[in-house]
Parts: sequence; C-alpha cells; structure tokens
Amino acid sequence: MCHLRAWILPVVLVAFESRSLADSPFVRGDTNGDRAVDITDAIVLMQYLFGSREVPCLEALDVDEDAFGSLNVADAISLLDFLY
Ligand SMILES: [Ca+2]
Ligand SMILES: [Ca+2]
Repeated sequence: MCHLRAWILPVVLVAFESRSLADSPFVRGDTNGDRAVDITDAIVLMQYLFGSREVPCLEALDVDEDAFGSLNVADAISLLDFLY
C-alpha cells in the first residue's frame, strides 16, 4: 500500500504542474502578454480600445467574458475592479 502511495503522489503532482499558468494559452486580463495581471494591463486594454495599440491575444481582453465576447470599456472596468 505504501509503495502505491509513493508512486501515485508524484504522478498527481505532475498532473497539477501540467495545468500551471505558464502552460495556459492565455491569461484573461493579461492584455500585454507578460503572464501577470496588473494596472499596466488596464492601460493596454484602454489603448487597444482607442486604437493606439496592438495586443498579443484578443481573448485576454474580454475580461468580463460577456456572452458576445465584445471588447469595450466594461472590460477595463472589470479588470480595475478585479485589481482594486
Ligand atoms: Ca500583463
Ligand atoms: Ca467583454
């Protein structure tokens, strides 16, 4: 029984590690693609909305995950609400 546990635990840990943030295709709200979500992302989102910036992943900008997947000021407000 102990041998079974010793074998299962590393497999479970590897399974959880494989779902880490680094392996996900994008982080919702990480608008600049640096794998962190902070105030810079809200600024980048607003810059994108007003046409002065390109972003690496449009899905990351849909912070509020509305039914239509639309990108607008509500996403920036949701991001700021999440941060503060
Ligand atoms: Ca970021
Ligand atoms: Ca949205």
